[in-house]
Amino acid sequence: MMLPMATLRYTTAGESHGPQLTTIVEGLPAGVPVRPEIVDEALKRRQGGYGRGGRQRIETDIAEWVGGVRLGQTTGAPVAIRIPNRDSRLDDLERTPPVHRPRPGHADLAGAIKTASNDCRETLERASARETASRTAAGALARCMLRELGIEVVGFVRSLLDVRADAEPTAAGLKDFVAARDASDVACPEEQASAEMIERIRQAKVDKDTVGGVAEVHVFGCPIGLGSFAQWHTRLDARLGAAVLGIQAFKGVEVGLGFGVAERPGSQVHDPILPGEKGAYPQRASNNAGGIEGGMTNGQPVVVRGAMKPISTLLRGLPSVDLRTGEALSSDYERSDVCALPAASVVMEQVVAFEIACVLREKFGGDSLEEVQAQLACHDRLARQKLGLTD
Ligand code: EPS
Repeated sequence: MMLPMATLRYTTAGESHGPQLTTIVEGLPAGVPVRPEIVDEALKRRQGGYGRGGRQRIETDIAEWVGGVRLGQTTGAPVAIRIPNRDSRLDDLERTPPVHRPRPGHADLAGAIKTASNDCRETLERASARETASRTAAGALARCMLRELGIEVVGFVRSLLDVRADAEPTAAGLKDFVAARDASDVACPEEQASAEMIERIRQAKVDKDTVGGVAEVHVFGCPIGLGSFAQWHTRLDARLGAAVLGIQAFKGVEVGLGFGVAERPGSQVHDPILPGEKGAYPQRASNNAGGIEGGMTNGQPVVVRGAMKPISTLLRGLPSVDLRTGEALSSDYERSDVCALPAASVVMEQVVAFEIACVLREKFGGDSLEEVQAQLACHDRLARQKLGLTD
């Protein structure tokens, strides 16, 4: 997908079992407090969750800041982050051997043929979800800026197989919601649903199988008008869709009511516009739009859901072939997770935060955080004036 000249972007490098993951974030203004506790907490949450495999006992992901930060603040230069891999063994052919029996559902087969090889190793090393540690760091850094502007982003597990949590985060109750989520081994804010999800994962492990599910992210405090209706690729929902589907193993994405809009008439889909309190913008009676209309934020919480497929590395294997001989054999087994949905909900929280930070940079520009804050306030004043909301 072609994106507009982003004012904020990031790139990552590194293999699952290479020496380190590298992340470069370009376009943050100067003066953003870099809070290692926010970034390292996200990295830690991403490593957790019931259903993870042995790798997470080896790694302890901590961001090392190696560019663009001075005295705890961004300088306006590209920010470089390094996350070392403890389980580094890419060039050790005994411990990291070639993979000839591709796993259905993984990048293995398409990647091997794409690169005209019968060894899936190079493809799977980069396709691995280990790379999401990099994206978590980039998104958590973006959250450091968002927080200074009163924007909070929260991700959690909504459902796993047939088990669904009904809890809804609210701006006022966010602290309690986050505490409930963090008390759960599956990043689900409901105790009963958490226990049932854990049971489903446990059973999958017994069955040598894997499970996915649905993660959900809410963004509170976005100013109205982030994103744009002007081109398809400037629409915030299009960009969130790309960011979420860009997470390894995600196969579906919804905004607000999502696919539910197809099942209702317009009178039950569109969120009524009501007069605001004195001096406030018009209010909305519901949030089926998930906070986005015409590709722009509308002042309601942004609500995005993503469906993660079950991990494609099954202990019991799946039908495959040996790429050297064409012989029908079971797929190769690599040490893996039974369920990485709780971790994926953390990744989704960060990639959504990053897209929100991008559209915010595009709307308000500025070379320092103070300038961004001033622009934001200036726009709000102007819009209120035009709507006759000022005294
Ligand atoms: C992954 C397989 C496992 C996961 C890995 C993603 O790695 P390994 O084969 O080294 O045990 O643990 O995820 C991470 C390392 C991580 O940090 O998230 C895969 O096949 O995608």
